[in-house]
Parts: sequence; structure tokens; C-alpha cells
Amino acid sequence: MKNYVGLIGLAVMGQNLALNIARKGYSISVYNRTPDRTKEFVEKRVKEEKIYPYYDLKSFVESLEKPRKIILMVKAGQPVDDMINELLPYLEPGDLIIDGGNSYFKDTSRRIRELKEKEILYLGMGVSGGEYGALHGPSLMPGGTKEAYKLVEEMLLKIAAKTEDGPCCTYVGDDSAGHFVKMVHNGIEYAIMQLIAEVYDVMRKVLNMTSEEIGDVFQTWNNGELNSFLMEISYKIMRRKDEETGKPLVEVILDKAEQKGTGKWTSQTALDLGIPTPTLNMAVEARIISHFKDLRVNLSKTLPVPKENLSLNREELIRDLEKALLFGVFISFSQGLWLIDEASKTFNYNIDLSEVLRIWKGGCIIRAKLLNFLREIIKENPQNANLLASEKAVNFLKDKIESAKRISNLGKLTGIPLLCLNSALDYYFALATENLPANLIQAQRDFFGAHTYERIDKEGIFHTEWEKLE
Ligand code: NBP
Repeated sequence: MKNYVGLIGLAVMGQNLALNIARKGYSISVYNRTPDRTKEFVEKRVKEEKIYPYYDLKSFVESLEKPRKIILMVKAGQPVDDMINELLPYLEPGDLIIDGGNSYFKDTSRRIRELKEKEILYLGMGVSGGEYGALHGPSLMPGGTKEAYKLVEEMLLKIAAKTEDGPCCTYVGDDSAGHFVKMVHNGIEYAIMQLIAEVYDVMRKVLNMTSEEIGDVFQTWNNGELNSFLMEISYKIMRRKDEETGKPLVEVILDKAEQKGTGKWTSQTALDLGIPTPTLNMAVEARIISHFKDLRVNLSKTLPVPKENLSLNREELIRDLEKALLFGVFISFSQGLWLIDEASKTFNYNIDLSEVLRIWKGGCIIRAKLLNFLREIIKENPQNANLLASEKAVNFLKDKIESAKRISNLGKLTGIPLLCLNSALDYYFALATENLPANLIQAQRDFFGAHTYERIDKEGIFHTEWEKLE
């Protein structure tokens, strides 16, 4: 009797995904580079599930029914290539490899190309939801050929998170579409996390609120339009006490944010494709700046930051913060979706944005009530990926823009950096501006480099001799 599927990589994600798959009734072979991890997993976590450990790749592959379906949950980058190369001698045409890690989409495209020559099918599948999601139902973003997807569709739909709109898994699109969408998902995730951190900063520094009080506000917001996984964990975080000091744990955590690269890739790719994503970019910058702790400590003693003493109405300010946060979150999603749409056209992914929003509704880190509204906008005008172009968005943002402006101004007056919120506002203003000062940029370019310019009053390409060259 052969097993239905195999999984390689038994760190947190792999273990939980294997348990999820087995609990949905599929028999699964598991393998990990370091055998002790496999042993520990089956001894400690596997009970009645049909999970079978293997300690060499040959017998792992031989234990699988054909065509073989093998999920990789190993560290992104070289380890994925290493595993593929180790597997290849045992695979046959028609077998399928699914990379469930956070692989860079260009690596996925290359792997699909290389494996196609060997007639091995390949899916690049974004998996979101952390370890809890992997176990209880993640959001799954598989991309590759339809043929490859069909081989595992039934299983993926079963293990994915469920919402009233169905399982949080769909065939995202061709080639590396799945990993592209997961990358942008992470870029949006960075931005929302930073936006929440910014409103937290205003509450603690301007309103002198305690972590518990901020937690209460976050919880109230989570019951409203801001309802989301990230809001939910944020209020839970605010309430957690440090066992050693008895203080709120968040207050003893060092303010240096780490990153693994997916946010940076989103920004780099947006720059390559020429799509503006300043709020997603600023979230990466904010993490980078946070890393210079020693420098910040020193400069905080020398750089003048004029601060005004303000008398503020707490309730009004909290209402403004809620709306400003909604504004920022909406703008972050709109930037990410525009980027996905552009990539879909450039790389022929054929991505359905409404489906992407649907599968983000459950299981994943950026699941949010707001996604329903975003889907309505996209469905109304599927040809226009820029959410800001819709009347619904105009109406939604109308009462939030003033709040966002007030909070941004407050940041300036109190010296609180609001990198994401400010960038969301400036992005909004820039797109809402008929005449940008780019005319001067063009003149400057033409002045020093004869780069030419277009005119507003007639067709053609023009160059001016700005200074006589001797
Ligand atoms: P890690 O990203 O920490 O990777 C650890 C796993 O990779 C272990 O099984 C390790 O085996 C294996 N591995 C390494 Br490292 N180098 C290898 C190599 N050269 N050959 C074979 N195996 C190798 O694990 P994770 O946090 O479970 O994440 C797995 C994937 O899922 C990653 O791509 C990650 O980015 C992605 N992801 C993670 C999360 C999350 O919340 N953690 C969420 C969504 C997606 P070993 O035991 O022998 O060292």
C-alpha cells in the first residue's frame, strides 16, 4: 500500500501541514534532512494519523503512489534547489513537486522551466497562516500549470481554511503566480503591521495610554471595520504580562524588527515593474531603521525634534486613529493589488484578483473584514485593478482622509515618525493630483543630459539648449 502524498521539511510549518493533511484522511510519508527531527516529530506529535517516517530519500519516494506528489517545506533559497537535485534521481515523468515555502518567484519560474525539461510537474504554492494555519487550515496560493494543480486540487481544498465563500485555496495562475501573490501578501502584511505599530506609538506617547488600555481600544476596533487577524493578535499582545517582571511583555521587547526578505522582494519587484507601492516600501524601511538601535539612542540625544504640548480630546483622537488606520490599510491593499495585476499582465499569470481576495479571507495573516469590501470593488470593475478609481473607494475614504491628515499632522507636531501612514497619505495626494512637479524634473533631465521632454500643448519630443556649450 503506497502513501498518497509525501512531505519534506519537518520544521514548524512542515510538521503542522503534515498533521493537517493526515487528519483530512490522506496517508503521508515524511522526511527531514536531519533524522532526529523526523524521529522527534513522530514520537511526540503523531498519534493515530497515517504519517509514516522515512530516513532515506529513496525509500521515501518509493513509498508514494504514482504520480508522486511531494511537498517541500524547507527553508527558501538554496535548500529548495538542493532537495530537488537530491530527489531527481528517484522521480519519473509526471511526478509533482510542490514548493510550499516562501520562495522568490523568479526562482520558482526557473525551477518550473528546468523541471519541465525533465517532465516533472511543479507548483509554487504560497502558504499563509503561520504554524496555527498550517495545522488548522492555511490560506493556500498554488501557481503553476493547471495540470499540476488538478493532481492535488482535492487535497488542497480539504486542508485549506474555510470561509462562507469556500475553501481558501484556488488555482492562482500560471508559472510563479502563487509565489508572486504570497510575496505581495507579505508586503501588505509588513505594511499593516507597521501601521498598527504607528497608531500604538501615538496612543502610548501622545495619550500616555498603558498597554492594557491600548489593548482595550484594539479589541473594540477588532469588533468593527478593522476586524482582522493582525488586530486580534495585537490586542492579545497588549494584555500579555512578562512572567519575570510582571510588566506588559510588549514593553520589555527590544524595538528592533527582523525580516526574512519577502517584504523587500515586494518593494524591489514593484520598482522593477514600475508600480508605486510607497506604503509597502516604507514598512520595509521602518524595519531597517529600527535596526539601528545604537545610532538612534545616540542621535536621540543630539538631534533636535521640536515637540509641542497639545491638549487633546482622547476620545476624538482615538476615533481619528481608527479611521487613519483604516485609511492606511485600504491604501496598502490597493498598492499590493495593483502590483499583482501588473505582474499578472507582464508575466501572463492570468490572476483573478477577486479570487486572490477570497482566499485571503481565511487562514492567512492578512485576513480582514475589509477584504469583503475590496472584493466588491474589484468585482464591480474587474478591468480596473486600481481600487482608488472606484466610486465605492471614494465614498469609503471620504471620512477617513481628514482623520488620517490630523494624525499625520499630530505626528509632525509631536515628533512621532509615521512612515507608513504619511506615505499612504502622500500616495493618495499624488494620485489625486492633476499637475505634479514632474515638469521640472523633465526640464532638469533635459538640461544636464539632453534627455528630451514632451509638451502639454503639442505632440512630439523636444530638447532645449539650456546653456550654450563653448
Ligand atoms: P525553516 O524555514 O526554518 O526551514 C527549516 C527546514 O528546512 C528544516 O526542515 C531544515 O532541515 C530544512 N532545510 C534547511 Br534549513 N536546509 C536544507 C537543505 N539544504 N536540504 C534540506 N532541508 C533543508 O522552516 P519553517 O519555518 O517551517 O518554514 C518552511 C518554509 O515555509 C519556509 O520557506 C518559510 O519561509 C515558509 N513559511 C513559514 C512560515 C512560518 O510562519 N514559519 C509561514 C509561511 C511560510 P533540518 O531539520 O535538517 O535543518
